[in-house]
Amino acid sequence: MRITVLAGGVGGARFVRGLREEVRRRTEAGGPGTTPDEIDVIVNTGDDLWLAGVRLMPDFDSLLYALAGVNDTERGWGRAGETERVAAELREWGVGWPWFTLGDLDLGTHLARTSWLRDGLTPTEVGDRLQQRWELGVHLRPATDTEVDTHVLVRDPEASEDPDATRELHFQEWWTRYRATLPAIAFRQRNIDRARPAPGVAEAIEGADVVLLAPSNPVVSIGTILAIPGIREALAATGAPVVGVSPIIGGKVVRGMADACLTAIGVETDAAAVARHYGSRTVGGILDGWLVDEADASAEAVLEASGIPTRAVPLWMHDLDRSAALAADAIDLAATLR
Ligand code: GDP
Ligand code: FO1
Ligand code: CA
Repeated sequence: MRITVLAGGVGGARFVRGLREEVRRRTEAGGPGTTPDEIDVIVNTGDDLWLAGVRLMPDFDSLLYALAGVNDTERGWGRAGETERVAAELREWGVGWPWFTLGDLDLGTHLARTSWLRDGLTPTEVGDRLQQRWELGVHLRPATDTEVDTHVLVRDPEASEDPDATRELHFQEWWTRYRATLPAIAFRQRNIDRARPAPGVAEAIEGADVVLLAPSNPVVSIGTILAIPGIREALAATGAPVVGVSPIIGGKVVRGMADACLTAIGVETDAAAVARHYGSRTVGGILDGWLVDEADASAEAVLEASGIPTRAVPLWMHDLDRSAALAADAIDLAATLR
């Protein structure tokens, strides 16, 4: 069974680790004829940036490190056992951002990526080389090979005497320097109109048996992937059921600042509101089904009525078993649709 997942970084990594584990269990348990499953992960590239002369792809690297088992599980990004000797030197030189730490091992990844990009490889080809180092059990695919870095238009009264002053920041500055506390007016992906799905991405969606939306940031992770011309068309064309998982439990994000992103686009931080934001496929949206936490079981009836079959299941991915169970719930819901 071919499964394609749309994912961001931390939430995406937890969900994809669970999905990989669940698929392994079903393959081992399956009788003869159980095909080795293929899992394609379409990764958000809107968080990407050039910094200190190297190209960073944070969501790709979060998934790469987590699936390789070399990630810093506390922080949710970067490498386990990291050191910061070069970062300290960069701060002395005033290169890069003092609030954005480039660890020594992490810099190895950025230098390898930048070196291959300078040799003329595309981000997709770079990603293939990076993931060849470990047996990930899934195929990570940058959503597009065009640089579509997300920028945030913010109101920043302190920045000038004009109370209506606005300015544009790279998403990563807004997210890591300001912790999303500057009110965001709009999110913009550079070059998004010129972007196209990277090679193999539309095919992975159209050729899937199941398409899953990880419980990732609906605005700057999933939203950015959907903004790439061609992605929504592939989702509309696929014969696969499309099932999403809510990143909101009981009206709150599980971690991070996705609520600040949702507020900025006028969507309530609520499991049902996010589903309605994605929209039912019956009315031109992308969802055939939706998973909410048991705390949000009341959303089931509401969403069924708006054409989004919904199930209330445990959504907290506390550990690998819970993540695998969540992935199983998503696959099982998909099996009842289309
Ligand atoms: P980022 O790119 O690092 O911000 O990570 P993602 O965009 O992939 O996911 C961030 C979202 O994951 C946050 O909005 C969290 O609410 C959500 N998330 C993190 N852990 C869990 C979990 O255990 N369960 C669910 N349902 N959502 C989670
Ligand atoms: N997040 C932070 O909050 N502080 C950092 O200093 C930081 C450094 C960093 C370096 C490389 C990288 O790939 C990611 C990094 N992140 C950092 C996480 C990054 O902001 C992620 O994009 C967010 O978690 C949202 O995806
Ligand atoms: Ca992200």
